[in-house]
Amino acid sequence: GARPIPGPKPYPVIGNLLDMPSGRMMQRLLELSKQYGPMFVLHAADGPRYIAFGLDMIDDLCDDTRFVKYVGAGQRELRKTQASAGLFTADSDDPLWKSAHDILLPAFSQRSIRAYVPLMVDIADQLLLKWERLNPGEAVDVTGDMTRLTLDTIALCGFGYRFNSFYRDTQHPFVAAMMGGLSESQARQRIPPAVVKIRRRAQRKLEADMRYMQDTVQMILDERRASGDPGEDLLGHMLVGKDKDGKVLPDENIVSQCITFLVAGHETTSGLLSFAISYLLKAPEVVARAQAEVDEVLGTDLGVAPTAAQIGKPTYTTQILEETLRLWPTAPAFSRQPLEDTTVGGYEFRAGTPIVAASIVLHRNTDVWGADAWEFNPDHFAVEAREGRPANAYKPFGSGVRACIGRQFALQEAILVLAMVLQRFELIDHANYQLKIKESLTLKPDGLTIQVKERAGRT
Ligand code: MNH
Repeated sequence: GARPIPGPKPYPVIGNLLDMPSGRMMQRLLELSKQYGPMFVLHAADGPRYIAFGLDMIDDLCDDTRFVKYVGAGQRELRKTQASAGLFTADSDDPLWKSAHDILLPAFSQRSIRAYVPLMVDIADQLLLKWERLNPGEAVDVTGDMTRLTLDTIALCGFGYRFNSFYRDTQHPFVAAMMGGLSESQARQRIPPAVVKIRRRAQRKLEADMRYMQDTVQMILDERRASGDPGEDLLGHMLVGKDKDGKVLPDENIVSQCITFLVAGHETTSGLLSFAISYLLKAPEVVARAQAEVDEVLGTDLGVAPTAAQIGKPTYTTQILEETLRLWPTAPAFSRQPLEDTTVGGYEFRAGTPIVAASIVLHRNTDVWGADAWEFNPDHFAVEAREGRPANAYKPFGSGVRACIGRQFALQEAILVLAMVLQRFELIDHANYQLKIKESLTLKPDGLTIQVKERAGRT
């Protein structure tokens, strides 16, 4: 039947434009979800946007036999900057997506990424050293430092390159080029195509930034090949890996994948760590419990680097991060499209219609998480609490074959860093931080600064 999908009343000409504020879209969806649900529609200039978050709707959208990823507008802009589509921006029927996925899946397995623990510790140590050397009263720009950390970590584990972000005042030229490219391709979503065409200088800069990144990674690839040792990092896996037909990836696709790891992995993980710290500032009992656990697992001797086995252990620390991604999934939604005409939660949709799975709203369902669904409580992820929870109630890493390939990598890194920070420092809420969200491609806390004090009794 043609049951109408609810939603705020559209105005003539502008439709629901006022309900799509750039830089506040996800927060607006959270507000609207209190009034409309479990699916609503917003009317944009280019057509309707369907936003779904009811459990049965997400069940439908995550059914890989009927739905595939829809590459959204932001991802399409990114793809235009790539010589060859990386995993994140490729269409599901792109044969290179399948090849790259098959080659990279083992490289991102729990077993493979354990080899990165020493590299992750190397970068984490740089962050800790910087924080240890601050004078009393000096503040830490949490999101800034976490972004330095995640970028340096992926570049090192991905292709053996050091940005050395903790040793410079200004961004490494590669990082500057990437940030420039990202912000231009973001901006273009809000500019009419005719205007994009006449912005010649922006176009030239975008091309130069992209060329610089591609040339740099290609140079690293060439050096690696010439050295005769492919190496154990993600680049090494791609240099030797063969797909199901025995074919290797073309160089230009390998280069795109390396850049994709940086783009897809740095903001999401740094946002996660930053949000986690913002919550810990307001939850001393959570900190106490996490520190007791960290002291037990890692000990109090700071001279001994954490091992992969130890990182696999802290469970309460992991719960803190899972809970953080529940409330503020740093990639707050993903898009799906039906392969054929079908229904979602009883509503009918034509093949190819994009539908947004709003994980950020899904994750606050009081039927699943209880009356305190909108509050931070790591016990939401206690072993007992997990039992019987619906399979699709928690989707911070997307779904199915197009889910995040870097999930274990990100969690291992975040657990390691949070544990090492808690092992060493008390976190001081010197400015009485009030959570404010910065929305771009991902979410992060805005203006979060802290002070740190070394804990007593550590050697
Ligand atoms: Mn990640 C896809 C969230 C860390 C590399 N990632 C996705 C998707 C979500 C996501 C959601 C699905 C997007 C979509 O359906 O359109 N990713 C995260 C979060 C973190 C994260 C919340 C950290 C926290 N991601 C990482 C890291 C890497 C990475 C780290 C790389 C080292 N992610 C990817 C890639 C894809 C992806 C590559 C695309 C996978 C595919 O489509 O085959």
